[in-house]
Amino acid sequence: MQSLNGSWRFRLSPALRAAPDDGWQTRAVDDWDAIDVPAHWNLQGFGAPAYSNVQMPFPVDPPHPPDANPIGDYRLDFDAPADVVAHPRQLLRFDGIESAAEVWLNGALLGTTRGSRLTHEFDVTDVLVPTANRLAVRVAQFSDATYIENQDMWWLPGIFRDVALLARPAAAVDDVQLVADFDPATGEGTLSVRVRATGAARVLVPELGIDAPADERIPAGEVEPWTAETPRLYDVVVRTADETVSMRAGFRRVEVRDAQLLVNGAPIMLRGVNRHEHHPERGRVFDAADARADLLLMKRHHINAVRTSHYPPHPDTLDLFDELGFWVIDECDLESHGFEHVGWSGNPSADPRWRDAYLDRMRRTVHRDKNHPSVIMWSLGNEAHEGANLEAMSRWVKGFDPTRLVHYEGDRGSRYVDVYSRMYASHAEVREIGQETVDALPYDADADTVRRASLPFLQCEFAHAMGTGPGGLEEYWDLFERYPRIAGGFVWEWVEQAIAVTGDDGVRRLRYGGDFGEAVHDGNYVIDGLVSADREPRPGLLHYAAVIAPVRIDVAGDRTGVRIENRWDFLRLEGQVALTWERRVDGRVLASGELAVPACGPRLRAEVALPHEARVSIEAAVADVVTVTAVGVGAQPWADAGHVLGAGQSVVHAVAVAPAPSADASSARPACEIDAVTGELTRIGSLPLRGPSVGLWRAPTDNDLDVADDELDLPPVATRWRDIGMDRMVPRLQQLSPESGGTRVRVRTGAPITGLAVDADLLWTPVGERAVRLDAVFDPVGRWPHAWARLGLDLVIEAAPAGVRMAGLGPMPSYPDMRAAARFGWYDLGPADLVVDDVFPQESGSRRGVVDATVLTARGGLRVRTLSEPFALTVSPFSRAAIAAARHGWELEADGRTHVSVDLAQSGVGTATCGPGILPRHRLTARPLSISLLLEQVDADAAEEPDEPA
Ligand code: IPT
Repeated sequence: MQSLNGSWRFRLSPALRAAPDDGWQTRAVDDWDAIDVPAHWNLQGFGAPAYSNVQMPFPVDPPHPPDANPIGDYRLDFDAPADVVAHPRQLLRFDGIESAAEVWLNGALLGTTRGSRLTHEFDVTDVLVPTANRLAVRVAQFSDATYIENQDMWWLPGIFRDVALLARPAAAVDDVQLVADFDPATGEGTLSVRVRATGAARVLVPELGIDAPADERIPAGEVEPWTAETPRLYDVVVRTADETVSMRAGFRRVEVRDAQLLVNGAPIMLRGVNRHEHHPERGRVFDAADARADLLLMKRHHINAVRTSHYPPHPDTLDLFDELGFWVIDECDLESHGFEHVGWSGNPSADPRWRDAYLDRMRRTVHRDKNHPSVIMWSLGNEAHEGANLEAMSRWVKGFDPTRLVHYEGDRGSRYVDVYSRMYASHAEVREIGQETVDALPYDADADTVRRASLPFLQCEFAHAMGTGPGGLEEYWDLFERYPRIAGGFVWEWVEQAIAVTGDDGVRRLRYGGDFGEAVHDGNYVIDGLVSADREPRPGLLHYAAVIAPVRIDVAGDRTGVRIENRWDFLRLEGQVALTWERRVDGRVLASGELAVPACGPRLRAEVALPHEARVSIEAAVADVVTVTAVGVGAQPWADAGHVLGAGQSVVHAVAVAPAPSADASSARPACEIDAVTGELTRIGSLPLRGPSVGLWRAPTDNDLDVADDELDLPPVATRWRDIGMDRMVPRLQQLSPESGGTRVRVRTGAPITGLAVDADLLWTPVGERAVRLDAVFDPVGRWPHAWARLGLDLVIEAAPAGVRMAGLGPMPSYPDMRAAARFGWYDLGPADLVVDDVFPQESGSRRGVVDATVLTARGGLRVRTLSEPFALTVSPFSRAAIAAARHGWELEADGRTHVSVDLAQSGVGTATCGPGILPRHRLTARPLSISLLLEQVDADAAEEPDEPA
């Protein structure tokens, strides 16, 4: 094989009719620009990228592309190595060209391509010469195929995957279909290796002592099966007289029985993500190291399944799935979503003229990836509605490869699929599906309900990870685990598809739809991943990891013992994990040790006793915490030994002792000063600040800005908030009077236009010169028609934030419905940890369950301790108004102040950008609330050192 990747010559024309027919396929083109292959030309300075989701970027006029259809002419002059030419046949292979191409070699037209994310091979035996070959490829950005490649992603044309020249011997192995079956009843494997070759072929598996002719059933004896948890592979060699093909077999059996998804006889749980191939600079161009890093990052976060949304990835990715252990839904490169905008009229899925194109894509997907044990399902595509062509694809797959299941979410009637797959079904519906109490589908009277009842259920997309979120994951997972027929789901989506552009000023900015002047675009709907485009984990990933962690640990409230649950499907706990425990009181470790790991098989539970030191009574000032952690004992390709596999806690909050008010009224100067006009503080000690004001609003998240699937008749919550003026509440001082050594301030904070308000009754009592006690009571006024985003005390310190030291739930941000990973601890947050650097600015960074925190600023610290209930703390260098007004992270400028919110309660975040909104139990309906706090100025460096870094 000779790679033809590298620097090619390139010419871009704005339309097919404008593309010169000037003998370019063979003449010298030294005057053309250079371009990298593989690459997308619009990320190489030729034109600009564009993003649209469901909408077609041009009129729906199938099968025609628009006149304005960028045409890229590529040329490469190359010499073929002597040993390639010496072979009897040569092939030219393209692993991906978007969207359609004509290919010439030395002036001879080899053919055309369709199927952007599929392999194309041309036989060049008769046209290849030893030296000065002229390879010419004319690529159209849009084509008839664009109508069935309308995935939710950037439009990125070009030769974007590898190009290679292949030498083929006389006795060649042209194709192999390797099936490695595992019989769970006997523990034995069987190999069936169908070989298309010139001459006789043999199959060798040295490790199993196999040396047998191909095309026969080969008993493999006892084998170790392949699973995503135990990705055991055996080297297999297929050999003819002239060629040796090295492969890897994973023995496994995929079945559906009693509406359960089984592998090797055991039910499996798909802890999945949808993965697009995306790099902020390179787009969908593959890089082996990056792909591996991506999958290792998934494994570190306990993800065990990938849907290759919505096309087959670079072929080498499949090797990584096999090797690292992932359950894979390999999806065909097919989506005709744009027809939704024309009522699905003319949808290619139902038009016989497109049948061959559909079958061709499906066959090529399966043939390319059929020998990978990680692939357990073939997906016909995404959002292509319904039609006979999809059914024909399914029939072909079932005939060719009965060892895997057919997936297609769009088969609303479950007539030609092997799993019941849905996207974004609500919690309520998932529960009904689990309980099997749904009869006919709400949206398909023709559903084969009998067949459907026999199928396992999965969500091929759920929990839309856009912006601050997704909320409700834990609630989904509880349902997934409760009902045997539910086989898990795939979060939408793994990576934010931002495109980075470095400006003339040297600043790298992340962009989304509309930032490149597109006439049709879908804005930031492409920024919806668990990791940023640069692969920084978003808080959503950390919480998802905790929700799906392989070991669940519940520490008994009385601290006598721990309940351990093994959530693996195949691995046992003993030998895999070590258990440690630790008791921390007020931040200091008082006792710790190891716990014996009980014998515990997959999907089982065990009890472990805690030592006496876990429960001897100790006086705590802040909190007394016992944490039990399960860690991996062995190093894995994705993590060192000691990688956390699950944790649980018992937290006992101390009843904080309210300090006595300063008796000495003559003391130099009072701890705080109250503005007689507004009733707000102007300083605590010598720290200048303003507030508190009463805050009910948050800078809308993406989810707040969208209509929720479960409330289609209501505007987004952000609109509801704005409609009643929650974003611009107006205070009125009602009372400011001395009271028992302090000052009582009563403020009514009302929403303009309405009569809605919140009354705050604040009693300030100085304690010494630098501290003040606040007893606050809040009462809603009027009948609030909408839930609040939060109820908080908002303070602005006149100095830039430098970090936070806190005792509370963390270290990552959390919200009531997005909380699984947050553990109680003593954390030190740096300035960069305070808020999330969202591509599209929005509310972020809240820490819940806080009992003691010091907000550090350039001018000293403000310590806030609760004397009653824990609070949620948000500390930001930006005001909410500034966040809400900005459209890109890089537009936000810190104003030099520290914006602090001490929230008594908060709303969840939900996943309304696609799916249900905030679950009722996580909404904050207007209600009376109260809190007592101690606020104190501290010297930033004097604040107590935490034991635990964030
Ligand atoms: C669903 C698409 O399958 C996926 O590609 C993505 O666009 C996602 O929505 C939203 O980000 S389709 C939607 C109509 C449920």
